[in-house]
Amino acid sequence: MAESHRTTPRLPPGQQLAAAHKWPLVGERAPASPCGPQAVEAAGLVARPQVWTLAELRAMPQTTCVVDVHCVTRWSKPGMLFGGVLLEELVRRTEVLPAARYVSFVADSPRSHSTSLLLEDALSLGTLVALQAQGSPLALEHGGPVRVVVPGRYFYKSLKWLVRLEFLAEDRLGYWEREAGYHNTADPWLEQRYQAAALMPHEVQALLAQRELGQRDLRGLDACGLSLPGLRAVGTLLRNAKFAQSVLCGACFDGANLTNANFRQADLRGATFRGADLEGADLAGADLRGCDFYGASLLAASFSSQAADGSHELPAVLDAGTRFDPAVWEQLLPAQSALLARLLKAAALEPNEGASCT
Ligand SMILES: Nc1nc2c(c(=O)[nH]1)N[C@H]1C(S)=C(S)[C@@H](COP(=O)(O)O)O[C@H]1N2
Ligand SMILES: [Mo]
Repeated sequence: MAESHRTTPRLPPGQQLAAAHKWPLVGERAPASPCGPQAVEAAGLVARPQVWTLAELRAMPQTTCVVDVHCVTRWSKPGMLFGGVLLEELVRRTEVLPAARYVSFVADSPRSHSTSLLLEDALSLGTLVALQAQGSPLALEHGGPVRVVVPGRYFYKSLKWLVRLEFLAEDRLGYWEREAGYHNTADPWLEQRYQAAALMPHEVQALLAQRELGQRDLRGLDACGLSLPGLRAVGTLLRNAKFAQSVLCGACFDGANLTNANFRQADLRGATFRGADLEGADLAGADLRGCDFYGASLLAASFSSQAADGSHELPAVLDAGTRFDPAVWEQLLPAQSALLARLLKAAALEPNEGASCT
């Protein structure tokens, strides 16, 4: 039989490839204790509660697993190699009781981070308690010495610095799921990124009419095509908000959370995004003349839509007054970083026509 060749990996909707040799750091950057967890406990609905030291985990049957990593902020790293002990093995050893329907992973981390899954899903997906990545021991910042890796779910289900497995009858929402509205199932193929926002439509209407959003939770807001010049959204939670083709010139999004927001072809002349979180935001075709992104995080954001052949369609419009943080070059994915460099260079040569809102 002919050897099958690994073709270009398929990406779930809305995802882009991370740079080949980069593994972005997301969320907490260090464990609570200096060297991370030195043992993993199994507790809750189990017949035999256990504490396994790292040495004991290493002495168990080791599984290696090729995992396509998909972060909810839209970068993917297909084909990562992880090694460790299957959750299934630990479930067997601790004799999990039939009443346990959920598993909650708890971290040795500053905010006692956690995340949970239906136990049945965790097992059928081949969840790994990983000790190794790419053939080496896990680096501390990536969850070493021991983290969870859940294939087939957004990477926020893959908890770093695992210190405890809790087997539960009822679900207990994890940190991102509770605090930031991340979807609790997190299937990247279904784009289960965030749950919808909580405000009623007429309340949202009233806020938009005032053009003052304040520090509210307006996740998933749909403001496509609206005329909202001078909108004030300082510190507003606007994850996944939709502003495609909206008029937002002079708007202030300072400190707003705009993760995965859609600004395609929006008029953003003179808008400010100082210190805003724009991870995974879509700015293709947006008019960014005079826009200030200083201190904003633009991890995996895009300034064009990329065709399958890698060519750029619908590039954003920049001028000499468009301001970026130098950190942007660390944050953008390679193709987008090259495009932005090109757009900025061209903008610097153009006469500045002014970006005032008319
Ligand atoms: N303890 C802990 N685990 C965590 C997080 C975190 O903030 N704390 N972030 C999650 C998120 S959102 C992602 S995308 C991945 C990132 O893992 P990495 O930094 O190794 O890429 O870890 C997940 N596990
Ligand atoms: Mo994430």
